[in-house]
Amino acid sequence: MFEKILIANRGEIALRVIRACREMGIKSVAVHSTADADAMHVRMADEAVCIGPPSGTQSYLSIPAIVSACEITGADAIHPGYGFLSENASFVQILEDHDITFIGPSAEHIRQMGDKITAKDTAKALGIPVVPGSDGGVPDVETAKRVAADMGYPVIIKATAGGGGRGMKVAATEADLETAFQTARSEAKAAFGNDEVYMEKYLQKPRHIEIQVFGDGQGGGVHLGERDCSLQRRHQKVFEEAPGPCITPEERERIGTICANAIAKMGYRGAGTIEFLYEDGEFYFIEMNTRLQVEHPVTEGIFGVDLVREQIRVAEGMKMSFTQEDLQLSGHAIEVRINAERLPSFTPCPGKITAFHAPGGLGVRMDSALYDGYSIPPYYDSLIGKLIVHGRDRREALARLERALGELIVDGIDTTIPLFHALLAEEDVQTGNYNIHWLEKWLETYQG
Ligand code: MV4
Repeated sequence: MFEKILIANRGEIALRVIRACREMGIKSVAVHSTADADAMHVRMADEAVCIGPPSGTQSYLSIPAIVSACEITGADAIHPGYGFLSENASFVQILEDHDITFIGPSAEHIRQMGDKITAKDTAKALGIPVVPGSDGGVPDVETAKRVAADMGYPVIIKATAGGGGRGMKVAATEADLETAFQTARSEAKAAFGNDEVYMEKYLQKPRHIEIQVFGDGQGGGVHLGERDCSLQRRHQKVFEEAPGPCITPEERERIGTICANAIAKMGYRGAGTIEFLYEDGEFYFIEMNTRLQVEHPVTEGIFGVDLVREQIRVAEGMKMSFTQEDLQLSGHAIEVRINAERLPSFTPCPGKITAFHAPGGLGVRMDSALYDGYSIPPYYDSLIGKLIVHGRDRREALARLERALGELIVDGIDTTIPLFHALLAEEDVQTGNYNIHWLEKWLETYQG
């Protein structure tokens, strides 16, 4: 049994992990940069260690600083949260060499999913449906033209080392292909130091549907249904919900079982998310995330489980506390991301919080590290809170979200709160009638 866990992260996700530790009787260690000396995670943890200057590279991303903090405090394990070192295979390798447990999958599984071609090959071999496309990397324009002619236009060219939408180019016809190919290549080289690209059939109006999976690392695997995260701006999710408004119980069962079986067969340990594009009733694998995700609370809401607790259990070699049969979906959950940003430009807007009041009541959860008088430092991402609501059905969840947003007070800075009031007034949002392009299109006329 772990006695002490170090949390290699900050903000709301650090609090999320500290809370799980406390409920399990495990001591927590916060790490922080000099800019975060007054942060809530430092106050809430049992111990705290300063690991470096404000820049993420020199603090939350510094492997030597974090391993040292672990040695000094005698922590048994590290929870990485999301972002930062959460999908860094060399970090996981180093922890193994230091006899520190990483709360997450093996370095090997992280590596396998980090490279998009390998991830796709692995998914295909495990029986997961993938987007039709090139067989591995595409070395030159001639090959690209041949592949595109075979599958038909439009096509999309993606960086093998990519993810999050960087280094992606669409070619509508053969006339666009050469430019798209070369641009994708050079962007990939600049962004990832690797110019390998691959190709897929371009899906024109899909939804982003992701399946939450969980493995015990010993051949056990389950799924916890899907989340619809189609409402995104520049590849940043804004609004997430579970279950997906357009997914039937039969579809959930079918794709969920495929994913759970894949996780079991891999021997995967911990939480994972298998991302799909969903169009005309078909699922197409695009990527897998080997971490806990920002939007995990909507899944926790509809299944009533604590995913961080389960991550800690399986990292200790225990079984998960539930089986697939135990998991019964109930109601509907929605999360909105509250960012410190000025609308309509979404410009980051750090500064001092002069008043903070979190909403409450039945079916309302606010995950935030804010407090009255806190100064948001300018060095990190702009997520300052997540408001998650649960209702017996989607209508109730939407009404509850509107009500809770009305109670939420974040004074002193600009936030994305007004965006959600405006979105909730839209018929397409009320009916769940949206795809991955809906938000960007809507924002073209949004005045803030
Ligand atoms: C696609 C696609 C259409 N067709 N692949 C964007 C980020 C990366 N995770 C995958 N992405 C896409 N891949 C094919 N074959 C459209 C996107 C895409 C997208 C996907 C999910 C959520 C928002 C998106 C916004 C633009 C493009």
